[in-house]
Amino acid sequence: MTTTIFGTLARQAKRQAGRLWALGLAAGLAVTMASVGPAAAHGEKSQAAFLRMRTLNWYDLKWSKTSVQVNEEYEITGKLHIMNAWPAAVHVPDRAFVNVGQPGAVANREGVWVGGQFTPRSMLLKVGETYEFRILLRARRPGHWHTHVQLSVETGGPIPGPGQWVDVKGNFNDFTDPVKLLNGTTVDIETYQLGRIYGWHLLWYIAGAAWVAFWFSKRGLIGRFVQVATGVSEDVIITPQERIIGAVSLAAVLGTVIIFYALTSSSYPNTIPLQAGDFHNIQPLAGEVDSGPLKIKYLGGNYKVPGRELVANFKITNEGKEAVRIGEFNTAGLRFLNPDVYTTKVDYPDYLLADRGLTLSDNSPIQPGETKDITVTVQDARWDTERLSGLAYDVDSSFAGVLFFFTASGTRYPMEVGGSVIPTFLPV
Ligand SMILES: [Cu+2]
Repeated sequence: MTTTIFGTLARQAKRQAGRLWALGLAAGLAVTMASVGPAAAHGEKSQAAFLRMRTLNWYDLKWSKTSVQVNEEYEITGKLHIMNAWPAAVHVPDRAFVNVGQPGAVANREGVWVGGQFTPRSMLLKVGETYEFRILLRARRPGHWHTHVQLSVETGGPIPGPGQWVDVKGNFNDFTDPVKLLNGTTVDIETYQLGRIYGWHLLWYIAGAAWVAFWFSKRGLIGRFVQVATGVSEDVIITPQERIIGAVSLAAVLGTVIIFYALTSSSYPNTIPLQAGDFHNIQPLAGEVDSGPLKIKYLGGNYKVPGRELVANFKITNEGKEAVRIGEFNTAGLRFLNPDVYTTKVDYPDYLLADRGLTLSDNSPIQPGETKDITVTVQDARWDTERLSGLAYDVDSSFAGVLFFFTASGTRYPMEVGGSVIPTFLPV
């Protein structure tokens, strides 16, 4: 039975039907792939709501410019709080790096500083701490680009933060990327030795294509497979002449690599390897999240799915010397403001700013020494457009975020809050 099937297959292969079929499949795949357009969104909304709320809290974000010329530098600065509520589903960021999330290489990342330290590599960030960061970019490709801050966490992947639209104007061909080398010369790494790179790639493409073409012309892969399966003698499958061609090819490839490697390293004797290793000494900010003179107890809450509304009850004690008011709730990059506290317009990406999204059961300030029960209501359509309403369907129905308290003199106390919420599905 088996022999009959393989016998038939062998005859098919002989008639080159298999080869034609494989060629057709490859051509079909290539055509399908060519018609796939570029993705417009960055997919941050597809990440689970609890994950976006409970991993990172970005605040005081500032994009220095939203319209730049090719080669112009701009920067993103802000603070990054690693949430105490970090979920068990994601590995803690003991190896992470701060990055930008953009549609391709539309800007050059000139440098990243975290805690005032230049951090071109991965670093250890501690849960519960807040870090100051600065990302310096140089505009590269003209267009209208959504530019996100992002933290890439080992095993967890990239966790994008808020994004801002940045317009890059000018001519792509004018882009340069000058880098000063240790020997004092400056090279433009956008074009540096590009001819050589193309040349080497071309050489190996030709060698690879010739290798594949040679073996395909000799009965092809399926034909050989069938010969092996039906037990044809090895000498027939690979002839002595083919063995010689294989050996010569191997020697030619190895010889080319060895000779040109030796030539290159003798013409550039002073090189340093690519730098690796992690930073473990990043300084967190003092006096940021959770350093305020406040005691906050979460008393439970619920999430109304039809109303896109989060209701959280807190018992808050003011242990400070000044009266405080709740001015903002920040979670997953969204800012819900109390319009009684934020009376002037806030500069922040509109799709993430609910400037009237926060209401309190009692809007009067909490006096020094006073303990108050306050119900915080966070309600805005952005809950839904940013898909935080998925909270109701998460395996761990817990919210988290940072509440910002303000004193009359302008002092700000960011405090992390969070806990489980009970979803309400009916319009009540
Ligand atoms: Cu985006």
